[in-house]
Amino acid sequence: MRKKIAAANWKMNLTLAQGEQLINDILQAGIKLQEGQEVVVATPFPYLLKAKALLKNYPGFYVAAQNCYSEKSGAYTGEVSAEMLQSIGVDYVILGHSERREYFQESNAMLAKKIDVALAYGIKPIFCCGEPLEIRKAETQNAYVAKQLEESLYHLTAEQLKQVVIAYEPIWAIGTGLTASAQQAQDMHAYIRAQIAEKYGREAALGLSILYGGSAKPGNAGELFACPDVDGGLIGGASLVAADFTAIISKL
Ligand code: 3PY
Repeated sequence: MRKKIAAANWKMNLTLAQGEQLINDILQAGIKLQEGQEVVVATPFPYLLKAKALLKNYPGFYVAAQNCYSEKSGAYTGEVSAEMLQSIGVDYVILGHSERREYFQESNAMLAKKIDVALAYGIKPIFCCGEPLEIRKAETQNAYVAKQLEESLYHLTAEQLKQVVIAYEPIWAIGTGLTASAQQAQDMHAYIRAQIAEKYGREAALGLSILYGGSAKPGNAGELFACPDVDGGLIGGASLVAADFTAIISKL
């Protein structure tokens, strides 16, 4: 059975005190995760240690960084390495979010290196893929996403792929209030799974968790998560409100 995951992507929001309050509010909601369900909280770097400490006694709750650098260590002022994340107990790292691709010019090739370095230090990548609006309008989204998978993931062994989670995030649905319909999400998730099956075999594809991201909220999470190939969500704005995020978790 593959994991069902609700992952909060806080992006560059909240102070430490606000973040701490948010985590405490989520924990106080008393969510009972079922077997195979996980909650992941991707905080800004300075809050990771605190988040880890707050979530320590809650099975099924994990922390994620929102990025790491592609080199192991060295003279890269301002960057954070996978080894540093490992040293503070970080479980996951979001890689290739469309905001990183757009504002920080992260290419598929650079993301392949980031995935390698994360895996080398035992941190599970949440690899984001997804197409911009013009590609969706041209109906070439499948080829676009296939290229992202091929150039960033297909050098991995089947064993390494088991550590990876994919998040499909159509760029036109990020921060725009637009959401892919459940059918659009299902179609792409099924396509991604079929691509992985072709490359790595059916068993690997069936074991891979594929999350949907892009303006997911309590009102649409149920319908999205009910799709057979949607294994949870990577949640932006709605993850900053405890009541919304806990409602989304309850839809897993
Ligand atoms: C969104 O929901 O807008 C996201 O970008 C999640 O990563």
